[in-house]
Amino acid sequence: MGAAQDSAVTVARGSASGVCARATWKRYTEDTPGVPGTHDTADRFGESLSAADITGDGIDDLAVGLPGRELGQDDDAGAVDILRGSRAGLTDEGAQSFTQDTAGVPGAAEAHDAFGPAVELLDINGNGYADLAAAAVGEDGNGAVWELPGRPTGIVTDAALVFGPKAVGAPYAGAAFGSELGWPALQKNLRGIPARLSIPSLLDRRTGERPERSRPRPTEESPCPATCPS
Ligand SMILES: [Ca+2]
Ligand SMILES: [Ca+2]
Ligand SMILES: [Ca+2]
Repeated sequence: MGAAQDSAVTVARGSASGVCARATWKRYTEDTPGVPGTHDTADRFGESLSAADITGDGIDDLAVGLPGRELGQDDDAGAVDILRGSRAGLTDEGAQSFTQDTAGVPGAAEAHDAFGPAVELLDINGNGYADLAAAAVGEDGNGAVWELPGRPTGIVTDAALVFGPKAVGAPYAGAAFGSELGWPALQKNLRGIPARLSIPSLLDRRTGERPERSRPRPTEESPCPATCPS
């Protein structure tokens, strides 16, 4: 659960008997060890969240948007953090942080780009590793969406791409393009997406259903505990 006003994310663990007691929930901010940055409520850490398995180990990882992150003198330039999941929950190892100034990420971080108000982890290319889609709704006044691939090492920037509303032939002036991302948005808008931009791996062409994950989850031990942590 994201609480953008507090710039915090709370994780409530699940168990075989349901959501665990509130006393076991864990709160994460930019001051939590292993989380990049320094806590600042203006960053709006947690305004957007998405969980899926980036690394292919069968355990979901978490993307966290911080559209209010200041970069240098640029207010609301924005950022997206990636926190790794483990059998014990989110770990303090391997976290990543991306902005438009990160090497390999197209574009340049500017004031009021607001990168990160919508994030979605989904396996866009169908290779079993969830990829990151992230929007900057203020980009060039119209908004744009970035796609960064997932690999066993995490999110990588080679083959990163960005596209805005003009590229898809959509109305663009003040469009806040990308303010909604992911499967519900795709279901709602699929008929309007030009064929060249459709995402075949997301859909079974015959049924229009979302395919099962191509990479099986581990069976020897479930990441969901039978009982809650103490
Ligand atoms: Ca993982
Ligand atoms: Ca920019
Ligand atoms: Ca992928």
